[in-house]
Amino acid sequence: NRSALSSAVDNSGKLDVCPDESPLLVGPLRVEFSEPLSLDTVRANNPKLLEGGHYKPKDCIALQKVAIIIPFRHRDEHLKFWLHYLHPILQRQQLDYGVYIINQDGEQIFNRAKLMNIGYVEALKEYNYECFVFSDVDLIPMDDRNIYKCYDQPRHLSVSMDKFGYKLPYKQYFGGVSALSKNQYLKINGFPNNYWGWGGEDDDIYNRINYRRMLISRPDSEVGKCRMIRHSRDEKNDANPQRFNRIAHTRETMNRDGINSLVYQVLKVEKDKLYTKITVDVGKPT
Ligand code: UDH
Ligand code: NGS
Repeated sequence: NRSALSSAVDNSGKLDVCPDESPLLVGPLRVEFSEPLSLDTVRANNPKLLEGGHYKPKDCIALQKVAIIIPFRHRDEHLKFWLHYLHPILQRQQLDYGVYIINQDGEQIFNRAKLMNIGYVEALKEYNYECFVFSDVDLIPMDDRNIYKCYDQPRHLSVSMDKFGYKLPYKQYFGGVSALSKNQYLKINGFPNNYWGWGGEDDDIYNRINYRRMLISRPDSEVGKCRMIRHSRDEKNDANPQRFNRIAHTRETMNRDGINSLVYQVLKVEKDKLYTKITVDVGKPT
């Protein structure tokens, strides 16, 4: 029973709200991907997690309920590192959070933005989330002061990536890790569903935010440092030749392509201590 979650973990009656800034933060972190890692170790290191990769601070009421959405296919090695690093960080950030792995079924062409839309809808079926953090599986923050929560403007978190020399590759870059409140997300009609293959969908999201007259909020380049796990090119995620044409038309397409036109099928829901994995059929380009 997926909706039992809210009541099962509700102990908020006699608690104070958590402080604006968590006293548990430590700042810069060592992040490396050399040591071998098992999911059992990660599970053992995170005893406070509830089934499905949920957590809620026990001494105070979290400032936000955050769903972390990860678009996914065939990246189990990366997911292990992500879970290993992120769970302790998110707990120190005193968030009430759940981790959703949205796994694209089959071997057809990949669709990152549509998977993130699906994550938004599926997470809301379980819990009254007010904030949605969308994260690539291979990006790890190097400072726990980079809070995985929502701000009064859409937030870009991965602003200082190692592979770009710890700076933005371009001013409008909105890829990697981002956070939108429910309101911000709905204001832009969610994300595009028709970017198949690599590239451009993050620029389309940037355009949507811009056309709805919102600004991008970002941490500074120290706090925003993060490391990407190096990997080879994925199968079935070749650069999309239509991406330039698509991002030139966001203003028109955003009204009809988004959360209001999302069609997909859930094939499987798996609950692990570390995450909820939802395997979906996203269809194929029409
Ligand atoms: N993803 C998967 N499986 C795939 C493809 C993508 O899980 O087969 C997810 C994963 O969360 C990844 C994200 O989608 O982090 C984004 O994938 P990406 O390929 O756009 O970005 P990534 O940072 O690689 O992994 C960047 C290099 C792409 C090649 C550059 C082409 N010019
Ligand atoms: C831009 C892409 C973005 C992508 C960014 C970084 O060119 O989708 O590069 O890519 N936009 C277009 O192609 C229109 S990366 O260096 O991470 O592979 O996120």
